[in-house]
Amino acid sequence: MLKIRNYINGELIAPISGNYLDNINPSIGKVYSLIPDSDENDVQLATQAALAAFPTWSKTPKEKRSRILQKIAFLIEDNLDKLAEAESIDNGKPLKLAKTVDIPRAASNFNFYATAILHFASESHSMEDTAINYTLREPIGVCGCISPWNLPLYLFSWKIAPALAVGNTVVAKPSEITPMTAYLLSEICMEAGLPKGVLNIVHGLGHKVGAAITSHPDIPVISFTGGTVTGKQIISTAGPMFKKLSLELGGKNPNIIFDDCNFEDALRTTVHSSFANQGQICLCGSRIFVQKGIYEKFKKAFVDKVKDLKIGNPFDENTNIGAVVSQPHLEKVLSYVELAKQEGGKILCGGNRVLLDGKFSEGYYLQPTIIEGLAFNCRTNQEEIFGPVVTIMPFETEEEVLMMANSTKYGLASSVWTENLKKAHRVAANLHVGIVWVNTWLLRDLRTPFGGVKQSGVGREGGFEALHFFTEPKNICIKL
Ligand code: TXE
Repeated sequence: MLKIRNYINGELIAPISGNYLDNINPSIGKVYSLIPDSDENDVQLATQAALAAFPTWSKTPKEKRSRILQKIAFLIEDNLDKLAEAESIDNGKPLKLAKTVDIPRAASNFNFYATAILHFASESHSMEDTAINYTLREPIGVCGCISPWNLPLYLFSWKIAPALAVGNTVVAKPSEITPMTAYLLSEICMEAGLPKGVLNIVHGLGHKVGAAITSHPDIPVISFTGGTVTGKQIISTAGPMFKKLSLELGGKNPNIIFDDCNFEDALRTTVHSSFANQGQICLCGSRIFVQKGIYEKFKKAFVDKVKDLKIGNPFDENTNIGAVVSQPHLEKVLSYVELAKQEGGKILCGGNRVLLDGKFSEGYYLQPTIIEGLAFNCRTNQEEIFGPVVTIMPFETEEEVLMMANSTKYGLASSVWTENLKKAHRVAANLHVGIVWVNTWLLRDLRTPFGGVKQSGVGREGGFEALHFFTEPKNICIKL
């Protein structure tokens, strides 16, 4: 049984405690590897390595940092098949998705920030003949990066790439549910010649390793992606320590379809935005609002398409829906289907666990599920389910759908489908979210600000937003 190891001070080492946790392959429901059950002692070791590496790495010319990070990007691309298979086994997602989205995006994340730092500049402010001000944007020190299980390497690299690019060192913790690609990245970093201690990866449980990172006095910056509940725990620890925080949390995203939409585009994309990655993307459109004029037509066409989705072995290239990530998550999602029924919902399709045969018989498979007839403000429509479950509701007017769309405690993303340009601008301006897609979904330019409002998070990732987050501005005023 493979025992993965922590990556500390440039070496792959066992947890100090010698204890390990089971790592389960969700598509077959069986343990297939072991991960370190690390604790605060391992985090201390990693932090000491990161502190020791900071002076040299932060002073390394950006061109050299850039070359090393581009080498990492190249090696990720060069190991695409191996990394994609590891991601699919660890998460349950279709191999096709890991190959076309997760792993290529991880390479892009490294490449994007390796090149961004070559163009990252700061400002100066002239006070005519009195003085000149110039702003330095300097690396901060040891950054803590904590990431979730839904897009493991994609989101892990989305944090550590900018942090390293600007000259910080990092203590990182991937989710204990999907640690494998972060472990493989350790080997890639060693091959790329990343100096020891610059990146340290400590595997283990959130309340032990994650909490130790969040509370460590020598880690002044925390970048976190995960659930809103955990985000609150992190704020309560890191806030009083005056740490710099970036929190990418949950979502309950509205997908608003007006009757003047391009019907086929809206239909095809809605199937994808509802169930990609088994609905385990915080950007998925989980509340579908369809204008009355096309509601019945759209509903029927949507249900028919979803019933045709193939659920099964993630390694089968025809599979559309793989396994959800864990037994507890399977139970959580099914509990929301039961809640929807209690709240008066009608299951139009799905709603059940799927028992496959052979070696997949104990995998965590769920039918893609569509529910109608619920009130916009019931719990099913207000709480994040984070699985292959969507609700569909009719609306009449723009004002009505904006009220319903904006009614949750979340505010991450939204899609809007209309061929009317004025309406598109007007509706987008009135949605309380951080990201609006018009006539598309998940079309991403890495230069754009990424993140949400309300309880979807604090701060933004992406582009120079991330470089600003991982640096401290200092203004220096020189009298002339
Ligand atoms: O989160 P958890 P999950 C959200 C998504 C869903 C959730 C799924 O909407 O709600 O994240 O990810 C570590 N102190 N997003 O269930 O449990 C834990 O070990 C410090 C939004 O994994 O919060 C894991 O590594 N760390 C996002 C990480 O936190 C702790 C995109 C996340 O775990 C901890 C992806 C603690 N006390 C998912 N407890 C977006 N907006 O982009 C746990 N952890």
